[in-house]
Amino acid sequence: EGVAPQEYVLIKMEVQPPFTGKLKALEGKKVFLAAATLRPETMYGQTNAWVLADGDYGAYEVSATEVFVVTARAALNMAYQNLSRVPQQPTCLVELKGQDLIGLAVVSPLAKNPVVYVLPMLNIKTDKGTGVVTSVPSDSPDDYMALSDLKSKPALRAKFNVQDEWVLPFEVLPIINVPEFGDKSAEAVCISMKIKSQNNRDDLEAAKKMTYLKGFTDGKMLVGDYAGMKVQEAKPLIKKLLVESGQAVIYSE
Ligand code: A2H
Repeated sequence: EGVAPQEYVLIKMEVQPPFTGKLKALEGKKVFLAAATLRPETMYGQTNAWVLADGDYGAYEVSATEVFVVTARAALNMAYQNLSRVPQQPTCLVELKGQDLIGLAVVSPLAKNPVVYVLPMLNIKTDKGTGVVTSVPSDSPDDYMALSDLKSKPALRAKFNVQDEWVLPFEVLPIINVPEFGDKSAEAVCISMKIKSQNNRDDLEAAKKMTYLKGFTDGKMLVGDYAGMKVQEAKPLIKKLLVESGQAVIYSE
């Protein structure tokens, strides 16, 4: 971790009832996967959520009615940021593995897709953010490659018990135009760099730097309330809208 704190927006992806299996214990609560993002303006293009299949997660009480699914590490940080029912002390209602979350249907703020599914990504770090990531394959090379891998490899889907209908219907959505890369910049960069899979870490780092910088400096919103606006200007407005409407919270570490 760096010296300066990193501020994330936690996107509240609401798990849809009925709750089954280990989640049955949470019946009657509002349960959210809390996805840490630096790009709240991309939420229109969400196609799924990512977790680490063998990662350790828990369902933590944020208030009397709301529960966030995050790592224990994130829950402890949250408890010192007014994001815990009991101040400075996380309350875990159920311990979960990432695999328990795979296949859950979630409803996510601003997403064009009315429902998206929780899927496995191999490169999720459990020592960063919440261990939950929202997937925007149009603008994140990591998300694009991980979704492409699941779409093109039936054996990978089988390994994690991923059903075809959680993956195959979800298309990359154009949400931001970057003059140099077009309307789906992460897809364009991954294709032009001939990146083969999510395991191609060095190329993905390079692709990420390129799309992240250009998306911020030259990007223009194509959809939503701020369509036509520069990403730089829309980003704080969309962040404010999400937080003030209770669909997201600010979290630092
Ligand atoms: B970003 P930084 Cl569209 N493991 O959100 C792996 N990746 C994680 C993570 C974890 N535990 N927690 C957060 N992230 C991802 C959107 C996005 C993101 C777009 C484009 C670029 C991008 C949709 N996914 O990040 O290391 C999250 O993905 C490029 C840096 O703290 C989060 O923002 O700087 C970003 O990495 C945080 O990365």
